[in-house]
Amino acid sequence: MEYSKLRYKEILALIERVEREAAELILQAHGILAEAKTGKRDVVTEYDRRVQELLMERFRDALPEAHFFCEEMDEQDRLDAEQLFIIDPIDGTMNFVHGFHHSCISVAYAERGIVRIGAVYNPYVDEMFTAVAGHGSSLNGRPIHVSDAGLSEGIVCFGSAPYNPELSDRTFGLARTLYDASLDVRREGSAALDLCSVAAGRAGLYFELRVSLWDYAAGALIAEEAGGQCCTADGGCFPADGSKTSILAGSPAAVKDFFRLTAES
Ligand code: LIP
Repeated sequence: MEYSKLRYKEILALIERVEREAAELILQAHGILAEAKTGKRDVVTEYDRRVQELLMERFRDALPEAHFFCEEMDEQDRLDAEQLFIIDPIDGTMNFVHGFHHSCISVAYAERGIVRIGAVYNPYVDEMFTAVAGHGSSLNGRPIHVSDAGLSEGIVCFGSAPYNPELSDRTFGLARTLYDASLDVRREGSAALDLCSVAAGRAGLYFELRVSLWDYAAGALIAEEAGGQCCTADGGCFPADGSKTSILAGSPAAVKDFFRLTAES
């Protein structure tokens, strides 16, 4: 095994181990209090902070030179750092607050701006989605691949971009168009898990008109390494500066159908 793959496998094993440790905080949570950040739909809890603190502490112990780009951090480190962890401590916080057991810990590891490793862990169902760039994606250690079906034979996941009500009409208009063109739609509340559903072939397509880098950094690698395509909703590349963006992810056939459909509408 070449050095780089071995090294990435070791870092992935570290991320998985620490995600599982931190997930106990989620599973044991009680008296969860939501604190509004930018608005009533953009919330954080003490558990988001505690999970993030634990992840950062463990990663710093293992890789003292590492930098961080995390949802619950005020000042982000540089995205072109030699070693960077991109962390969403609890993706699907609204679900977590309201007892919908569909949330995850999402960690991506990047080097000089390139994401090399992704790991998304849903502790409620003990599902660990992982990918190392160039070496495929796995669910609990077993290889996964996107569905080869087109849009009409699959389920579409979407995110409602709840922090951006100015996007609601466009979001639900697109969801209705895709509902008519597919088997059904789902709004499950975690961008990272939606991307993993695409990677595992459970959903044929996922879109959201505004997400943050920590929402998609790991899940996009997992979807791509599973044979999927990831881009912005208009087919572009994600912003190199880590700014918020739209996202579209799916099987090649579903993505092709999406652009053919939206070009017509
Ligand atoms: C959430 C995403 C979700 C999106 C929300 C929010 P959080 O992440 O996973 O898909 O619709 O706006 O960004 O805030 O729970 O980490």
